[in-house]
Amino acid sequence: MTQLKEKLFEKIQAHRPRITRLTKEFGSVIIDKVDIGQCIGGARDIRSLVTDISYLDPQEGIRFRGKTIPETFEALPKAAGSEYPTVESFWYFLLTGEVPTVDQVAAVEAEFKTRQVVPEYVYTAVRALPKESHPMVMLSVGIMAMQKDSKFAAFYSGGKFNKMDAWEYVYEDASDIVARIPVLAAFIYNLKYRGDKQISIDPKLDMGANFAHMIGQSEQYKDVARMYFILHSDHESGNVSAHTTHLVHSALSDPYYAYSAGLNGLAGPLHGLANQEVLGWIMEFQKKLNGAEPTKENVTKALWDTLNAGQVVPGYGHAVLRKTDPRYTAQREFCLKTPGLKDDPLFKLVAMIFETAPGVLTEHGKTKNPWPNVDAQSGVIQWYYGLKEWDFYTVLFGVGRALGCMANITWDRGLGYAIERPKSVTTDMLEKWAAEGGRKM
Ligand code: NMX
Ligand code: MLT
Repeated sequence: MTQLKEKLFEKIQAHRPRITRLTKEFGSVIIDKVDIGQCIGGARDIRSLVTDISYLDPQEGIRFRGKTIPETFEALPKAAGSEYPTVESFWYFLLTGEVPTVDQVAAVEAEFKTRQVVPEYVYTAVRALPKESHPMVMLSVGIMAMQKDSKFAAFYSGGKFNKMDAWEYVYEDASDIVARIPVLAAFIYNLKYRGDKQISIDPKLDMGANFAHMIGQSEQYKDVARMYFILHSDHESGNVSAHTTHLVHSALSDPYYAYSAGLNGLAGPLHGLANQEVLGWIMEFQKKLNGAEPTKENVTKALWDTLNAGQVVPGYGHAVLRKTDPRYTAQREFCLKTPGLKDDPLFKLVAMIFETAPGVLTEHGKTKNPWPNVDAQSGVIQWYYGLKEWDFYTVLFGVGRALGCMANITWDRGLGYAIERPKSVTTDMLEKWAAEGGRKM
């Protein structure tokens, strides 16, 4: 067993009695109620999922293992020569809840190196797709193709499956997925946008740095990749990608089936694809300006045009958050402290949209949250560093989100969570309960 797996085993064993006690002694304690609005309106705010990996407060934003974004970046050991932590140190932290030592990080880096090679048949499967396929299709197919080697599936079908040990095989698949997904993403980038000019893994580099290297990016982009993957990793477990991954895995579908499904959810424009939509919206706006300077007035008009056409303003609003997303703020601060980027015209335009859109959305009066989310800021940084193919941006999100989704399902199996199966009702029932002033319990 690796150091990380041993630590995780210790943590899972210590946690199991808490779940057993809660279920056996307190299983009938009520923690929420459900109304008709929630039933029709996407189960919003219903407390019905458990995770200790991250928690989202509507006012404060995300905490990973109890730490805010600045606290997380501050606490974790940094990559050599960088002020950003490695993704490997964050993976240790997400899985165990403990800040790793430098040696523990080095052990994870070494472990990832043994796992990160993507089998050739995966590339063959992705290459067989039409070149015009969206890169999210390529990513999802690539993950699905790897399923053949699932250790969890082999354990299940091998006839010796038992609930107590099942997490170990999820951990193996989850770690393989996390180590390989940036390599697969780089392959897709090179295949789609660089004439299939592939670059080999540099075994000396940490995950973020190696991704930058594999897509032919600059030294500075190494920190962008580290920051980006960490920021997009987890957003508690009710969001579409995390929830889908959890739901599919709850049927004991292996991590490959589960994360491929999660990625398909991330590819929706109301979820991860919004980062691509933001750039599309900005480019359309700039086209209409026809060389004129962006001003508050013409930005306001463009926002109203979008709203009056019945469309959403991408990158704004959130199902849970009620303030500016701290992931937006972290990226904005990165822009402000990076010479060149802070004066970049696209950054200035995004900053002007930030000054304008909350007021317009408030006046429009529909959204419960007029503030920007993570997607409003992320594309600008990629664009600045020359990654201008904005249909790839959701793939970057998907590489980061693998960390959270894989940590979550490893714990799901460790704690033996049940197959997910909420109850549905009919419209007749809702109308009856509405007329009666509530369902008689
Ligand atoms: N622009 C225009 N209208 C909006 C926006 C927006 N940015 N956000 C919400 N609304 C509308 C929403 O469509 C709904 O209208 P209707 O009653 O006609 O259906 C109304 O406001 C109430 O919605 P909310 O309760 O505020 O938001 P909800 O929880 O349903 O949806 C989002 C949350 C994130 C799907 C929504 O805010 C949205 O569509 N935002 C734009 C897309 C986006 O940026 N998504 C990325 C989210 C973060 N991520 O990475 O996943
Ligand atoms: C996410 O990161 O998953 C998004 O902000 C959406 C959400 O939390 O619902």
